[in-house]
Amino acid sequence: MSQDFLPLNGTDYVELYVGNAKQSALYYQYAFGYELIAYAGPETGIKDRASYVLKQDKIRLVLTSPLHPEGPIADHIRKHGDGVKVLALWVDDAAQSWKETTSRGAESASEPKTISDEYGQVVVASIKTYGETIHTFVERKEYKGIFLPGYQPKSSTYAAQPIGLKYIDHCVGNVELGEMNRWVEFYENVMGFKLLITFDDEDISTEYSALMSKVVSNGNGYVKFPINEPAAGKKKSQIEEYLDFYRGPGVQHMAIATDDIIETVTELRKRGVEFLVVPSSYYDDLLDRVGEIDEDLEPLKELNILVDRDDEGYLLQIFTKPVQDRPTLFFEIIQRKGAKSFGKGNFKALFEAIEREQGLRGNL
Ligand code: TYF
Ligand code: FE
Repeated sequence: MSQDFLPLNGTDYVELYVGNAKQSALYYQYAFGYELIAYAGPETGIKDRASYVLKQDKIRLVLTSPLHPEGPIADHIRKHGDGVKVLALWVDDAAQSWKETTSRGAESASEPKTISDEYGQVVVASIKTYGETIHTFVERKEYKGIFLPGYQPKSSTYAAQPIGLKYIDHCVGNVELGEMNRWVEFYENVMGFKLLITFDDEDISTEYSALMSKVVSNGNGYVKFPINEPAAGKKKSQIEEYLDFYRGPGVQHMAIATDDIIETVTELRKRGVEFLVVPSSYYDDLLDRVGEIDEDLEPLKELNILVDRDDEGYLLQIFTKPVQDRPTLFFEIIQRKGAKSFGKGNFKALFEAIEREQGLRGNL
């Protein structure tokens, strides 16, 4: 087998540009159980922005707001609303990662640079992907600081109550009609990813809308990026709705893994997080469809958790409603019990649930 030219250790962090990072930080702490660990802003010598770093197990979220109306962060928010700007990838050699990808056609977003403070050095470099989203390669070798140079430790007077979120399972991009294959080829040719699964409109069209999806994965499988594009349907595709409101391609959802989805979703619901709802008839023949599972049916039905099986096992999943007023970014909570797939058996029920919401918004 040929050498992996872009070895990845996993997702390093995900950065969102948001209108009010101070308030978003409290939402993610309170509702999703993240802990506030670090901050950069005027008090730490960064004059034009404020960034809050939140952590739960292996997941790091960075929430950034601009302090002035000028500049690229403010422009990003004006156009897209709150959304994911950076999918950062943890590497052993950021300069090499940047070189390997840009020499294969990636557009640079920022050249390799070493940033340092008294806790050590980190090398970062970024390339552009779909829309205005970027990948930042982060090489943190022996860095001993809280997050990255420039950030200071910061805690909250609100004590985090974690809900069992473990790591980022996959991050999904929505791209324009006809662009899915171009982006799949980008991940294959420029980043050395492999095509894992294809879903065509046969798999996933519902009465109204449709989409096509292909999943690419890096060599060790730690990083998985499904890419969706709208497909012709009777009415407006949910992917089109996203593209209209995000004003272009961007991250549609992040799937976060848990070891106990019943516990995680019970807490999220208690804390006010809203989920998509499937009809209770979904549960009538669930066990006929997926066979024997470890969980009781009742709490799954109560919480509206979906189940699907593949050759290797099964998975449980649920989807939040969009987490901002634009129908753009949402979260998936997923518990894998052997299954390596994405819940194809749930697509019909799931997409019908999404389309009910789309209809309520008047966007069908
Ligand atoms: O990531 C996936 O492929 C699954 C299914 O709009 C999915 O979570 C695909 C598209 C979509 C919502 C969920
Ligand atoms: Fe997903």
